[in-house]
Amino acid sequence: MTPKKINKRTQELHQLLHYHNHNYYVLDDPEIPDSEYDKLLRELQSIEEEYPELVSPDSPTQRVGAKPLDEFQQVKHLVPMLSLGNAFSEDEVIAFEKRLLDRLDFEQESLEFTVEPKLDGLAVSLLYENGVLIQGATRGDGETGENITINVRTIKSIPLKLTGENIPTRLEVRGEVYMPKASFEALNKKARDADEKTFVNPRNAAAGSLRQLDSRVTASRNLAMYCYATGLIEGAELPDTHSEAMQQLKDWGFRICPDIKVVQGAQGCIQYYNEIQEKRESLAYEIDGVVYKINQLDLQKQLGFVSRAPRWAIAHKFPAQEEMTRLKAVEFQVGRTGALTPVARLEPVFVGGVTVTNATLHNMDEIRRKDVRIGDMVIVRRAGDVIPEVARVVPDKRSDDASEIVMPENCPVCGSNVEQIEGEAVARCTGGLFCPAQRKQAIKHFASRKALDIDGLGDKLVEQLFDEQLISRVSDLYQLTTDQLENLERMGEKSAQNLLEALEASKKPTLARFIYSLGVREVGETTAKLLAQHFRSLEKIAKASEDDLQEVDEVGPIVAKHVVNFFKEAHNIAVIESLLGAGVEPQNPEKTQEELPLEGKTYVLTGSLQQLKRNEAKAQLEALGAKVSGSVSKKTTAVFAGEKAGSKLSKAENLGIPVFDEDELLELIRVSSRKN
Ligand code: D41
Repeated sequence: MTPKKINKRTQELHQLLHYHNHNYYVLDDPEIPDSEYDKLLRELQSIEEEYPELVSPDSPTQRVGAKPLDEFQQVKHLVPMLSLGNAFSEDEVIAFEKRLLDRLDFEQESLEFTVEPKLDGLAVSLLYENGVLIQGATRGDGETGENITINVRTIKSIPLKLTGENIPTRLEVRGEVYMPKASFEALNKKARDADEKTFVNPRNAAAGSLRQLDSRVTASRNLAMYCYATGLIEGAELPDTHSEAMQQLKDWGFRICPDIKVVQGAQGCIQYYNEIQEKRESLAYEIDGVVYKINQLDLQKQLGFVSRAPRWAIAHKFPAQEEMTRLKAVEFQVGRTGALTPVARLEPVFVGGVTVTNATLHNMDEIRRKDVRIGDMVIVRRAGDVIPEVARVVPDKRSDDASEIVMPENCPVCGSNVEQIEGEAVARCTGGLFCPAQRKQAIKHFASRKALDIDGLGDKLVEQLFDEQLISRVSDLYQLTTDQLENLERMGEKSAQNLLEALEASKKPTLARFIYSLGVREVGETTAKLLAQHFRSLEKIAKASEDDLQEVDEVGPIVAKHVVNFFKEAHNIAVIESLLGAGVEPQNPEKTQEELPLEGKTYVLTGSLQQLKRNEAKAQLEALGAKVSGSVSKKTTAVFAGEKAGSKLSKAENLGIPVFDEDELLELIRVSSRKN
């Protein structure tokens, strides 16, 4: 064949294979037998073997996996992936709708919702440029995830190339990657037959298969994806409602859950919940509830979000799975803040796919309320990912020798007094950083993913280092040596080296992570970020008064007091100083997106500009917080038209959108930059 013919045949094969792949995996409606599909795929493979320059990222052959990676790279989502609030009862669903009606100041009776099953898988974001899949990422912390592109490419229901019309120039699509129940059973059977480790549940199997450095392993597992939202979209418009947007995604080739519906009001939601709960067993995929979303996209936008969760959506969870077992003993664990948590030691019991031997009893009030005693038969409850808990006792089965649970007067770890402040449910060890348990927990927290994220330094290793007395406070981590580490049990030369490198790499945390890592009471990830953004340096936070602190969004008197108290304590200052002394340098934040002068504005550039390139203008506007879109719509703030501007200019005029020239663009950039 001539090069031209080979090229043509390659394109033909791409089209045929994408078409049949879509029929089979997305529409569930194959047109040709598998053997025919395999023949086409082999033909393409042999062409690509001979002409490697013809291999493109969207080639259907790219689904077989690639060479193993050493590690996953971090990627930032272009639009953050939000989390979902939960409702556990009908009342909470009714309250949810009422909150929305109040906030929107609507007189009407009810709102329209899109309702969908809540898949128990792994949230993933896909990025398409000009219709081609160029990146796949895990949700991570919602802002940054792991780059799992080569793994995502092996999932057959994920389009490598979009179909249909009006394909956006850039598009982020969010959804849940999951393993169908049947595939999970088959995978575990194979593992059992081969005497290998099995997965506990489909969710873990999906996560384990997707987060594989060797994507050929991912390719060998049957994973699927249902899409449920978009992130960034440029160069195309979404319709007015979520349900139509889902239809649009379907037209572009994505797989959408067939059980999605549109309903009216909380009552419609609750009815749907009941329907799905009836169907739950017979569904091909595992779910842990349903999700309700306001259908009207402009209302979603108007409602916005709090603490990374949209106000306009909620997950209505199914009741947790429960089992009965015997409570053998109760121990008290000392947490990072000294809180003593009663932990139930149980006869092992299999609940919702995992064996449970420990469960939380929360606090003494809960124990009294539930009247739990040692020796009782208890109901253990597990809901999704949360820690198992003792839900209630079975009173009929109480034996005469069941004994009362008592809070110790002294910390079981350091012997300091235990105190319980009036009105607080928890009792605390008063030892502070004198208490080894509190110090140990503080170190775990310091190294954890949302704090300094020290790779390889998990809870177990911290326990080991601490128990071997190699570390006793966080700054000791930076004094560890290769010799010390290599002598530890289960630690090789390579892991020791890796840990030291990870420690070194952790020395330039963002100020927000650093603040969070200190473990100030009531200062979580979000508050730490807000403090960092507001004060922009550690010194300023340390010096801030309670009043200063309350200037920060979401910081009230209690948090402010905890922060001030924290920086008053000499031993906390000593810890910070030794960290800084060890070379840890928190990085002060630059001005944030929210404060950028053109935040919330969307511009369109059209025609040819004389004084700067279109790309440069776009970059400058974006640096000032504006969005630059490829097409004019109702949402466009203004259009900047250079010479020979065409259809976009006329569309802007039709829609009554302001149009400016290049000089005015330069002026806008100049004035806004000064404000910045
Ligand atoms: O099926 C799901 N697991 C699911 C998750 C779903 N059907 N819809 C979702 N919608 C959202 C918003 C409303 C934030 C776009 C979600 C999730 N979020 C979600 N999954 C993991 C964290 C958040």
